[in-house]
Amino acid sequence: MSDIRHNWTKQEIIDIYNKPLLELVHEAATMHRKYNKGSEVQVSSLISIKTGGCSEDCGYCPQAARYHTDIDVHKLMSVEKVTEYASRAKAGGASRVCMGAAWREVRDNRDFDNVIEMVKTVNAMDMEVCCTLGMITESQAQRLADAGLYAYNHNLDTSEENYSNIISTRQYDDRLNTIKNVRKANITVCSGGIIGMGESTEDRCGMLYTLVNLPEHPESVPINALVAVKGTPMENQAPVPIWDMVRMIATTRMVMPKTVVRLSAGRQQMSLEGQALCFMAGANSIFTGEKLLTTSNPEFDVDMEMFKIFGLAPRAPFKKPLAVEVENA
Ligand code: SAM
Ligand code: DTB
Ligand code: SF4
Repeated sequence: MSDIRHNWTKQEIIDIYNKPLLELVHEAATMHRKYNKGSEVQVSSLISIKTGGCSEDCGYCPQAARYHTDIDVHKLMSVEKVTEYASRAKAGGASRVCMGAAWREVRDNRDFDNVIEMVKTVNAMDMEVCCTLGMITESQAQRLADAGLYAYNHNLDTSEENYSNIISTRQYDDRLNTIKNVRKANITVCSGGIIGMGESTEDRCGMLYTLVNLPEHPESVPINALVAVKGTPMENQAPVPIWDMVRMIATTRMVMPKTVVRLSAGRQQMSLEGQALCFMAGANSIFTGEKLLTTSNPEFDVDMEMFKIFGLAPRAPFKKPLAVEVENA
């Protein structure tokens, strides 16, 4: 049977997740090396271009206006400031810049015109540009593609069944529809989720089940560990055990062999040994730089030191999915 499948059952994915831990890591590490260069990690950096004041009620998010969190709310950043941050990210070893906005959806206004300028500017710096701006229409996706957008991040966050326990202001189908619009514009898809929100194993695998059975696997899948932020409904969630993170990453790698699996939020709270296991199990991307969007993250130097210890190297920016360049893909 081919490794690249779109006909997984949820039970098959759950069975992978529940394998004996080291057996699972071994299988995922093997699958990872069959399709990817095991020593290469794609390095992204986040810029929060518009922070806070969001109308949505995502239970995990410090940027929702309705929760009282201690963040610096700001309106859309200038193109100059974005250029400055992007240069810093490039100097720090990043090959991708992801610009995030605390919007429910994109509106066709001056702010969007400015985001288009940001995309053009970062693209001209020879870095992959990614945006995460909330829901977008087909024509907005096309405008972003024309400006040189390489990837669009839009997370499913959890399973379809659990979605309404986490977010009530939009539906799972809204998310899937945006992903469809991104695909139609030939922009690569980045979509994953969060663990540690109180979801079950079935929910974690349910999210993978939806992603893996899309007509094409997302080119990148971020796996975030919840950063429990004071003032959000999830402020008291217990930290997710590292073993769950390893299982989730390994399972993602098993069902999406060619996808870039990103060990995303939550690394600040993880040991180096824990992160090493995640890379072993198939993670091949991180966000680096002192901040994610609003919460802290390891700085560039700290991550480069970690790479040195592990014998990993940041991957150069590229304009094609890595798998195309791998012999046995
Ligand atoms: N507003 C846009 C949207 O919701 O698509 C883009 C920005 S939103 C902050 C991007 C993603 O960040 C969310 O989908 C969620 O997966 C992740 N995220 C937000 N808060 C988080 C937290 N406290 N811990 C882990 N991940 C988080
Ligand atoms: C993703 O999956 N994780 C990133 C990025 N995509 C946009 C965001 C993580 C945010 C963590 C909480 C914060 O810093 O506000
Ligand atoms: Fe808004 Fe995105 Fe945060 Fe939800 S995750 S509250 S849509 S910024």
